Amino acid sequence: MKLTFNNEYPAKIDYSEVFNQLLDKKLDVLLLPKWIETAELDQLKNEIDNGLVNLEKGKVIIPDGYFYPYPYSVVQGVDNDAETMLMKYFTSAIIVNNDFVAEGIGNVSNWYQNKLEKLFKIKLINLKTDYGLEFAKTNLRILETTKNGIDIHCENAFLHQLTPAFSDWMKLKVDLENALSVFSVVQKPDEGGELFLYDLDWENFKYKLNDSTYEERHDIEGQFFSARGIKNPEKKSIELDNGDTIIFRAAQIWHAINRIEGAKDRITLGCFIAQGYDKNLYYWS
Ligand SMILES: O=C(O)CCC(=O)C(=O)O
Repeated sequence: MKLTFNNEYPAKIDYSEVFNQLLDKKLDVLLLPKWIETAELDQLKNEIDNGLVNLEKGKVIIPDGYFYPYPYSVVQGVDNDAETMLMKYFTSAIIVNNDFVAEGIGNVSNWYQNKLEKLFKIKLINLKTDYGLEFAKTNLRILETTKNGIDIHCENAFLHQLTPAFSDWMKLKVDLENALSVFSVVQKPDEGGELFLYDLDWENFKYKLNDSTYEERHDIEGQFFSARGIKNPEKKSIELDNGDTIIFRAAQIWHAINRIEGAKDRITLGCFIAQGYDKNLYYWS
């Protein structure tokens, strides 16, 4: 495959068309430089610098940083583990959905949703279970400096690890295997933290993540791929600045976040979007 990009923003084009191209798999990546304005970034940063104390119970620590709230990728396990993870996920989702509020912005998830809706002229619906439990709307991801970023993955490569009751329900509701990821850079690190997009998609390389080692998945050069018969897939490094936003076909395209160096952690805010089988557009994190 050859990745297709649109990086014309801000252009006098109909972004609802561009959004449809992403959904129709005619476009892989849309870049929106400086889509978050400086004043908005400052408001978000102030809130983060104040320690996000209200969100403490919605925080999850991962080996290379921490997230608010639990991302859907960690709803794993069977039997009792599954119940615990489901409870943790939905409890932390409620906390962050309701209490992530920044002065000047208001509710951060709602603000982000509104911005996306306005740009793409779409209506986004927060996923809710049949019992009315809200999925996390957005996720704040803090990747710590001197750590390894995010391992090589595409979202489809971890679906098999999810608790079946959770992933089966999602698969019936939305086109999960073609979900888009959107994220915005709130704080760019001094060095590293680039997004690497590999010229390889899930359809052509269906490899489950838990059949590999942490080291393989964190080798940006791609020993994860070469050990499995794909010699050096081409990759594109995307360096995103403060306020830059990207939306891409993350469920399908293999990608990773490079190791981070320097004084600053890397902070992003994002969510996933997929087409529902009822024709609505749903978002979650
Ligand atoms: O940098 C981020 O916030 C997330 C990148 C990523 O792995 C994804 O969007 O799936």
